Amino acid sequence: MRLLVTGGAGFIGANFVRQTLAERPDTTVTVLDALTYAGNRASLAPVADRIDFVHGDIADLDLVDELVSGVDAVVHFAAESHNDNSLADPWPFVQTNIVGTYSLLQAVRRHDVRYHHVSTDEVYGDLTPEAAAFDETTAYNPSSPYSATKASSDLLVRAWTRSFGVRSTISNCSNNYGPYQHVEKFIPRQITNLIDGVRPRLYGAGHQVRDWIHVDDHNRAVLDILDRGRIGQTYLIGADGELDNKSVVRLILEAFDRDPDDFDHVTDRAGHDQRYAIDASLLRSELGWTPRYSDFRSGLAATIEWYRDNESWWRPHKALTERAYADAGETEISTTH
Ligand code: NAD
Ligand code: TDX
Repeated sequence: MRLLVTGGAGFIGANFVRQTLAERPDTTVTVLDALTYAGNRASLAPVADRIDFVHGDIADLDLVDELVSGVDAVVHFAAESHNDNSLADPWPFVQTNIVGTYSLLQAVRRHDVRYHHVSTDEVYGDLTPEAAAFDETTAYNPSSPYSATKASSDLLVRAWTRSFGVRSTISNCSNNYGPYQHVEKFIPRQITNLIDGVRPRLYGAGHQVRDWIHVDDHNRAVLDILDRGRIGQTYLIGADGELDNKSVVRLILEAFDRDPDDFDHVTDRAGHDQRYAIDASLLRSELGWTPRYSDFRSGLAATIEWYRDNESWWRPHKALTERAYADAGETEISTTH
């Protein structure tokens, strides 16, 4: 199997490439990545001599056409992925997430190449605390520029599949955690703050709920879908890991032997989604997928250990990331909750 992996220098893509090569040594991998602030070639260092790395933009039609013509399947991870950035400047999200996906779809259409589209549960909007979890029939209702551009890209995939017969599958996954995640994201930000002796930063009261899944469980599901998924089908990926943000911060504090109240409340995110939750029954029953990281506390402990052991990987990005949050106006607030 010859794979083109877009965004393979990012968090989930790099974990996918390493895992795929470890489990399937016969696979040939080409990575296409623009190396934005979120891409890091060091994340691929352990497999550097086993992949072809192409530094380029998924919106480059000619480059994409040439690369797609030489593979059996495309797994599309590349995206602008951070909600807070999409609030500060939505344009790169429109360009990469929508135009970039268009470019890939035109190429897989022309060369009749199998295409898997990696998307997010955020396309469904958010849930009230008592609502049933998202499933494959939930209507799209995105809230942020990030989730709106991901929803747009999903709709392009559906249209290219129905109108042009593109052999595609889509997966919509919940919040990932694990090694090699950029320090702008919630869990790595708090871990690296604590390593630096800085208090964790909780948006608003911290009552928002996310459905956490380990990145390796996500990627195993992507491989299962690539192998045995039905063409034209959407699969939701989640590991029943619902937790509110304050509880996550307290688990991280506990792992650092710190007081459970040793965090700051800061300015809330505009339009902050309240709750995401995934019903992954279809993936489980049809493809036999089950998560291996069923205990969030131990997955989190391993992730903390990884950030302690790999300071050279994240250190160059930490100060810049914190400055961007400060420049965006993040300040401490008081809350009565
Ligand atoms: P990330 O931001 O860590 O990595 C994105 C990668 O894409 C980077 O390597 C970046 O350089 C590359 N990239 C960006 N623009 C590009 C362009 N125009 N051309 C080529 N490469 C480009 O993102 P991530 O967290 O690894 O997310 C990967 C995918 O998974 C995204 O599509 C995201 O929407 C989806 N997803 C993420 C999560 C999560 O919790 N992180 C959950 C569900 C779905
Ligand atoms: O410092 C913080 N404090 C805080 O309370 C940060 C960075 C975040 N938060 C909150 C916001 C969210 O409720 O934590 C939660 C998780 O935040 P993020 O890590 O930014 O993730 P989220 O916005 O939920 O989106 C993530 O999951 C779905 C990924 O970034 C997306 O790419 C994916 O589609």
